[in-house]
Amino acid sequence: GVSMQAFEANFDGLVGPTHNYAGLSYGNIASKISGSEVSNPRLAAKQGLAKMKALADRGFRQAIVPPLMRPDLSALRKLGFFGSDAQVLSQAARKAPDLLAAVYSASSMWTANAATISPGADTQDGRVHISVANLHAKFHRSIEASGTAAILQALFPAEQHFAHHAPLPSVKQFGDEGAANHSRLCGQYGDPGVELFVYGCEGFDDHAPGPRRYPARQSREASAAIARRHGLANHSFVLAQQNPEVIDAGVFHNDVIAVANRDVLFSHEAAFSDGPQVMAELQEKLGDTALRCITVHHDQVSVEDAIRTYLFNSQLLSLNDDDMLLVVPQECREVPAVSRYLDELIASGGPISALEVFDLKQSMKNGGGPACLRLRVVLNEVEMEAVNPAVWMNEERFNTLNDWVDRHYRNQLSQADFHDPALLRESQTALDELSQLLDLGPVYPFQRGSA
Ligand code: SUG
Repeated sequence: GVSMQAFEANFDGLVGPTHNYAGLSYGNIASKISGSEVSNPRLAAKQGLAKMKALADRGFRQAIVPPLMRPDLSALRKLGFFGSDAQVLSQAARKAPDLLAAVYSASSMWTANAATISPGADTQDGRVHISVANLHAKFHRSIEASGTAAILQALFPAEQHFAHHAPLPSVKQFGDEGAANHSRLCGQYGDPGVELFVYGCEGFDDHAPGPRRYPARQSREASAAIARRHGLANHSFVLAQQNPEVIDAGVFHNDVIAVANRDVLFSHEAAFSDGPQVMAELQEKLGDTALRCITVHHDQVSVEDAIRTYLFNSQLLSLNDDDMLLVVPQECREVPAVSRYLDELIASGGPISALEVFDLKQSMKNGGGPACLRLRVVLNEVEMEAVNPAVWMNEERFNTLNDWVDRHYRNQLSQADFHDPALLRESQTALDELSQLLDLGPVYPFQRGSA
């Protein structure tokens, strides 16, 4: 068929007012190391906005995903805490500080984990299919799913263009972490592509080989179910096993060790259980489009350095038909082996010809780099028009949001602050105003009269 021109848009999570370090993610090394540090929510939000603005200024389609309301007191009420909001907070602070920290997490900022999205060019009914992730592996993340579903409805409202799917059953057998374990290879964005789903464990075979130390968050059954319900034909997707050894080294999502854009797959040689097989299957399904693999070897960059710097948690963006831009966190320039590798990569004459470096330290300290902070959505022009128009980044919105952050966000936060009902009220006031700035409607539960 004739394919319509399409573009990749990046939907970045706006960091919420309660951004903090609580050491909640076993298997995510940065999260554990930062566990007791004091965060700076205002700086975190501004670092994210600066990245969005810089990419919008370069001509990329850039949108904003609002944060979820935290603390999530309804989660605490489900767990037996009761009374007024202030009573729920003070009881939880005394009896269950870990639960209180979990319901305060601003983890919805990592929108790569919000959902898996298949463009209309790949799906049977031609609509964009959206599956909200259940984020079953961690309690603080599992409570994102229902709020995220409401936000995504507010961003992509038109049913004739967008098919919304509820999260998969929230059990380990269907553990799903969204687009962090999903990439798409294609020629032009509007061409039918091949979607790569990477899983860390089997759903129903308890004896299959898997990581020994850290949990695998994504199951093969979950990935297969998403491909099925998005209406992807067999030649439109590949299921690939993540190498259990890298999960045990701290690669808790595939996007910490691989990134793809159009016909390019940039990955570490240790990323997959059987890399050559994955690449062969991708090539076979891509047909006439030649897959270009940039595979980084152990003697160039170790897995440990890849994790420390988040080299592969980069954004790979098309500047034109030939050249690509790699967007990396500043940590990549702080480790000599990685910095050297990047200089060689840019000079090599390959598709990646430009580099942009961002300071995202506030998010990085929780294990969230440039790629974690964004959800990629391939849209044609008609679908682009159907997106809530108030969420696109531009000069005016950048200024409005920076000012909004200045007025509502604290510049330091630690777990000792969590019992304070003032922090809850600050968050509600901030998000109430944000929902108007981004024309979201009453998307937050507190706006509909429930906590
Ligand atoms: O799920 N960190 C997140 C980081 C998510 C990164 N996303 C991608 N790789 N796509 C996680 O582990 C830490 C929160 C804390 O410890 O306070 C946290 O949830």
